[in-house]
Amino acid sequence: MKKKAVVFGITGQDGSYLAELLLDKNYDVVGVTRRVSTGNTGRIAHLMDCPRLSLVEGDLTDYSSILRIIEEYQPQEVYNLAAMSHVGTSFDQPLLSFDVTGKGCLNILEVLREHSPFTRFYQASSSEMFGDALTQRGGDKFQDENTLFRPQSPYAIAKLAAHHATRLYRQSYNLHASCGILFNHESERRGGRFVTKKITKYIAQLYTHFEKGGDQESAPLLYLGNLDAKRDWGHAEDYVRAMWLMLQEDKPDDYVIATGETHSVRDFLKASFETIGIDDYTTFVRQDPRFMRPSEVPYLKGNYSKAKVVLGWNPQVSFSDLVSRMVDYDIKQIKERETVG
Ligand code: NAP
Ligand code: F7E
Repeated sequence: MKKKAVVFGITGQDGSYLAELLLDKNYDVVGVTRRVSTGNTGRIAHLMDCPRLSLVEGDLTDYSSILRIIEEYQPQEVYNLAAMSHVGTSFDQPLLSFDVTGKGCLNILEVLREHSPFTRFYQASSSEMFGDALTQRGGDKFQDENTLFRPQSPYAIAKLAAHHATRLYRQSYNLHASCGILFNHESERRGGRFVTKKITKYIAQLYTHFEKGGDQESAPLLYLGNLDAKRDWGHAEDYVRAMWLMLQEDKPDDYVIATGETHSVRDFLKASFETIGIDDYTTFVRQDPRFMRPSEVPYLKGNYSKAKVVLGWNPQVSFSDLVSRMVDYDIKQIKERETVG
């Protein structure tokens, strides 16, 4: 039977890759978009001509719009990727973060419980929920499905509320509801205010500066916050595959999705500079208190053994490939803009 999926957050990084994957698998895809005053569909522009993709306006904070969409489309699968997803911003907008990222998920769960109990549901949980907690085994430090949660930001608290709500609705109402506890995943389409994209966009700018004959003195500078935080960075294309696999399982469950490797922000910075042949980044980078957070998550490294065994999932894109793909893309973007301009 042909399947229909509703994707909340289709205009985001993951939403765009998930839409590609579902359309490739011959799904009818209904993407929920917010009404905004300027365009927000850039990441899915290349999919717009596909007759199996429809876009519908709705907002996660508006129960009635969710109800209308689910009743109208009667999907087999719902993916909730919508969120106020920037951790730093959640310290400045904690209430909005909770309304969208926490309560928004509950709005969907309530609609499904009351009106569409056979629809399978995916919730985008996050490694941020672990905060400063980890599991230590021998010399290894990591997080897995059994690690304690100690969230360190309003974003993470909202995600944890949504995570527990999803588990509770699964247990209490027998919903097929699964959570992917996804560690950081980046891509060519990553939003410009996340650290990886901020770095690779800057590297592209620096590269073109030197290519045009600019000297070191007039080179732009990069302002960053904490360089010591460690993250487990994968590629979004790999991670959306895991989302889909979870909903194909007979039994709903929660899974850690990660690469099993950790690198500091400094490592990412160094690797990015190395792609353009610069070994010492320090001349070009300044630490700026504006980008430090009131509370930080110091170390994330995911153990994805459960996803490997149960879902047969493995990440395909390595750390160095991720860095070079992002840098190459950003350089190409600048060149294309210059050609058009
Ligand atoms: P993203 O690029 O920031 O996309 C977020 C999406 O949510 C966008 O489509 C955005 O719409 C939409 N949205 C925001 N507020 C909304 C609202 N009130 N109603 C409806 N839609 C709303 O995030 P991402 O990186 O793709 O991440 C996808 C999901 O996974 C998010 O829930 C994120 O928190 C979670 N997550 C991400 C990572 C990661 O490393 N990327 C890791 C773990 C979990 P606009 O385009 O209109 O802004
Ligand atoms: O920060 C440090 C910052 O904003 C990574 C989201 O997708 O992944 C993401 O959250 C690290 C942090 O991602 C800057 O303090 C230093 O330690 O790229 P980020 P995040 O906070 O890890 C999780 C799993 C999600 O669920 C989230 O939705 O980098 N850092 N200097 C900086 N971060 C930013 N943004 N900007 C800086 O200038």
